[in-house]
Amino acid sequence: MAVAGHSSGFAPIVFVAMSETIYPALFSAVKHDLWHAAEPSIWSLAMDAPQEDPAQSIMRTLWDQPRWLEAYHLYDDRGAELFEKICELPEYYLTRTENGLLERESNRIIDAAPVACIVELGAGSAKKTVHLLKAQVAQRGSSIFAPIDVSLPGLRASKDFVRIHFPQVEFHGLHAQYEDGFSSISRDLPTLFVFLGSTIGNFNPASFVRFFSRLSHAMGPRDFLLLGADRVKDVDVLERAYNDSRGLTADFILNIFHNINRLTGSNFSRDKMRYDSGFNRQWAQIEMYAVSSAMQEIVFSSFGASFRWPKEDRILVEISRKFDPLRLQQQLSFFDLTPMAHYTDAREWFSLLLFKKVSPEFAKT
Ligand code: AVJ
Repeated sequence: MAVAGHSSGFAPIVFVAMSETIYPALFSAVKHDLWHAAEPSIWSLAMDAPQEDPAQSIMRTLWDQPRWLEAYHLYDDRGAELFEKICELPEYYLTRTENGLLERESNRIIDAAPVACIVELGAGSAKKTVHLLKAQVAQRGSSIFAPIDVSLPGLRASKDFVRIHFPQVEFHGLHAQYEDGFSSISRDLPTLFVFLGSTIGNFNPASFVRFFSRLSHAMGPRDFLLLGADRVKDVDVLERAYNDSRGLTADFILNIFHNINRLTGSNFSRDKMRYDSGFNRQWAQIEMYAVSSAMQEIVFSSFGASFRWPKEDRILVEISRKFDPLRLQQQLSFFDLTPMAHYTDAREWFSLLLFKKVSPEFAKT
């Protein structure tokens, strides 16, 4: 039989490409060559790996109706710094409350989730994860810890922190968006995925469904998910957390336009806009807006595009959805994530929810 290239009678010579990189057990074998170590212990996606172009994302949502933005654009270096400061504000109860829960419950959580690896989505500087790592090292002696974050300084800080305080822990930082990161994690390695701070609150309903479909798909049969979710509560408490007296939240939200100017060549100007926020009861979400303070023309020089931004017109920069934990547990069960535990504080302001991945056939019985 004549097959091109094999018809000459010679045995084909096979060249095996020898890769220099030794990949950790963290990565699934089919995905690992998408990654390279940009610096020790910090991995980046290869240039040609399929990745969303941030500028493209901005243009798409700014031309939507209403105009809005994906929350990850908030976290340039300055944005990540401002967010760290927000976490210390007296009005911003989320971080403190969740941290208290983690401190109290980490031993039980780790006991309930027998894993060899902790993957944290959006760790920032990983301060809150201390309690989980402590419990993991105490119970199992060692662990892999792999934060996934779009902020490089955050990953570096996390790496230094882990090296100093947890020398037994094998650290791999993944510099990527969440979905690009978790879809490369091996399903064979028992893993606890950790998604804290109520960052799920940033997802609109469509992104929420896409995120959990993909996360659940990326999880193996021995994997767990720990989710931090801010709860529906008194409107004044909620609104004060997103409209602090020092104006840090306003700085954080409007700083996104610096990043957008950089990425798209646009001419947004901080003194032609103001911050406004409020709780939308029907959607159970805080909505954070940039409001135009004058009729203006926004020009995107990298795209040859522009729009008029009339006075008082709003761009929805961020949403922060608030949850009912029982309903959230039910909803996630339809993504093959079965509830294992629910931890909350005395005021019932914040919930930590632990889920286990179940195989789809099992989930329906
Ligand atoms: C990081 C998304 C959890 O929604 O509370 C804080 C972001 N925005 N203040 C939140 C945020 C304004 C924060 N998350």
